[in-house]
Amino acid sequence: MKKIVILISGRGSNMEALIAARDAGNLPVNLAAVISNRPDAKGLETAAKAGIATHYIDHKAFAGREAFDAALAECIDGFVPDLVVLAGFMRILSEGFVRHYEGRLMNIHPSLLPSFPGLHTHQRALEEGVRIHGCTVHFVTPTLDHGPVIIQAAVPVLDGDDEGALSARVLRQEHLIYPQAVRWFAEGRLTLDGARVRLSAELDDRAAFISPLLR
Ligand code: NHR
Ligand code: GAR
Repeated sequence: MKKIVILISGRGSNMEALIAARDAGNLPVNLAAVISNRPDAKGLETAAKAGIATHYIDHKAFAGREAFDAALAECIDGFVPDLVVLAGFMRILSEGFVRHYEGRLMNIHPSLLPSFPGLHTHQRALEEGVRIHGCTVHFVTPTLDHGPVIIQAAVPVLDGDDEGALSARVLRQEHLIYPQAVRWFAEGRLTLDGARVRLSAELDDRAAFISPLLR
């Protein structure tokens, strides 16, 4: 089974969706650890109650981003993960860190990228007057919120929406698409093809063709 380390900064509801999918038998992965940059992140308690190893690396204790990133990478690499999942992780990561995890670092971002990279996405969507908003799971590259897209979900922006109503509508979709994306990775179905992520749909057929008797 693929080993996964989850990075959080706060509430951790996306992390909870991954735990719930695993518990329901829909996500055959080893959730090895949850690491937060904030010692008081609510999600750390949730993860500990679920029996998952937890750590925090307080970014405020480091002189700069590079030093924080080095300590974070050392903690992560202690678990030898196949995949690192950013789930509401709120620190921009340096180029060296991202390169070290190339192709095995995923993020969920609360907008339909390439619209609204960065912070305060729901407020900005409301200000721009867009009628469709949503969320994106992507592989992380050094350029913030610009990595290859794995899956997206769209929601309508309704008259009378405020930031709370819109973010809640998007969050429901986040909790559906993140377990799906991680499952595809765990099944070995995702491949990078330049800026594009290819999803293999043929694995079962190929297995059937190669060795029907061994299935
Ligand atoms: N790092 C790289 N190199 N590339 C990406 O695509 C990244 C990343 C780090 C985090 C998540 C991202 C999001 O989905 C993410 C993607 C934090 C900020 C930010 O400005 C922006 C985008 C994201 C995460 N953080 C402030 C900072 O100075 C701190 C804000 C805070 O602590 O509240 O790092 O939106
Ligand atoms: C989620 O909406 C996630 O997409 C977003 O923060 C929320 C975290 O919620 N991520 C970012 O904005 C990254 N900068 P959660 O902690 O309950 O998963």
